[in-house]
Amino acid sequence: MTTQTTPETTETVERTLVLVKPDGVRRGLSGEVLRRIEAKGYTLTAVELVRATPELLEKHYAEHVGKPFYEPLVEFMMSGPTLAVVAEGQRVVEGFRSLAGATDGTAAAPGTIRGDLARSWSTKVMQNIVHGSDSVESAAREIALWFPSL
Ligand code: D4T
Repeated sequence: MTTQTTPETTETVERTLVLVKPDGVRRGLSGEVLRRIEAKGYTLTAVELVRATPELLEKHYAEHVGKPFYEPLVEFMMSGPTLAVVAEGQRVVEGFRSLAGATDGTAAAPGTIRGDLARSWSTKVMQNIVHGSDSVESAAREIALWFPSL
């Protein structure tokens, strides 16, 4: 007898870090973002309301330190609580980026979180509701920053 395996059963389950940024929390969209993650079939592994500190943001956004939008980005990310989420599933890193849509909410495709819910109206920094890790390696680094106990 041969055992048949499908890609579904052999693929590794990934984790990603999702942030509902302060604009999303302020506008009462945390539940909507969690709903879309679960509706897609991913599992919520950890959820916590966090007040980001400058130190945490400097590590999280290390690649952007020194760029013109960095200071407004930190100010925006400290303007209220952020909902930090670890979501789990097969190809969840790519899958959540797809759910989130393009960085600029005005240009993001309808049907995506940013396309449906964000306009990025500020001229200093794009306020785009969510963050999602861009690779499995980034996800591991970011989860360790936002959930040191995991
Ligand atoms: P995040 O990291 O928040 O999921 O968003 P993206 O992956 O889509 O975008 P990013 O890391 O390049 O940017 C981080 C954060 O900075 C804002 N931003 C970015 C901005 O205000 N102006 C810019 O020119 C860029 C590139 C938006 C998201």
